[in-house]
Amino acid sequence: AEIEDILRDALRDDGLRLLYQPQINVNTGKIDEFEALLRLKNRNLSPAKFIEVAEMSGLIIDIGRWVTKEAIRQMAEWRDKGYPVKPVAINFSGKQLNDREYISFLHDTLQEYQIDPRYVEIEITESILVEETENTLTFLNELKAMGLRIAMDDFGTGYSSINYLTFIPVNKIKLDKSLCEKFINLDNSVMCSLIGLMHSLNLIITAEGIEETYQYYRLKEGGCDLIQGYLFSKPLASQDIENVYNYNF
Ligand code: G
Ligand code: G
Ligand code: MN
Ligand code: NA
Repeated sequence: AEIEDILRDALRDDGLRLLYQPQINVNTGKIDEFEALLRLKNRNLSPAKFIEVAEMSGLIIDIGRWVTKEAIRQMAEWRDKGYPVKPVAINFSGKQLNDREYISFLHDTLQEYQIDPRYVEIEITESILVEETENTLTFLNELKAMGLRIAMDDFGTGYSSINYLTFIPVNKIKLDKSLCEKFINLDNSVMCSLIGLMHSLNLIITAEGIEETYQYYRLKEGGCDLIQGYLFSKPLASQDIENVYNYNF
């Protein structure tokens, strides 16, 4: 079937699910937060591919709302089972910036599950943030005013200027895998300087796609705050997260 039909069916028939990938605090070895990653339940379709189709077909609006609600519902489930609440990051597509009712939907969902907005983080790619329009800034400022956190995803894959970091309301930068690999092979003063600059703008730094122990040590020396990657954990089903929730890596 066409991917668009598969997605439409999945939305209707409970065919979507979220995996969660831990972000480990380099100083404590504990999980500080999670990133939610969308999957189709019964199919092995690449998320990058079906997200693209979702964006082109407009289905991303309903899918984005499903992701938001499911992540918040899961946070409440973990809390009700006695796990301490930890932030969950949700990936947000540029198209969703046109969902005028999203903010009120989010507000109602947080109310329904009694989750504090500061535990929800919205990840938006560097390239979308940099195409910043009046609309984008208004949307982000509304999220910020509600108390949500905002992360700039895939940093280092586009053309971001440090300038943007001074006025786009972001709390966190996610260094893309490719940028981390480049920096790890340079003199560590480069990474220390970049991260130092970001820290002076009050940004938290997550390094993504970390698979090797030596990369972890280099990033720790460079002042990075959080590490996300297969070295610690692949994206896991919610039941498997319960086995590592309070783990010390
Ligand atoms: O899970 P994986 O790393 O394969 O994801 C591939 C791409 O799909 C990444 O760019 C990721 O940000 C994106 N992605 C995963 N889940 C979601 C989601 O719920 N919404 C959006 N918009 N993108 C997602
Ligand atoms: O674009 P975004 O950063 O949201 O996408 C994250 C993607 O990276 C997810 O699809 C996730 O499955 C993938 N990922 C997470 N950790 C690793 C890793 O250590 N190595 C690789 N190759 N991919 C990873
Ligand atoms: Mn992401
Ligand atoms: Na990324």
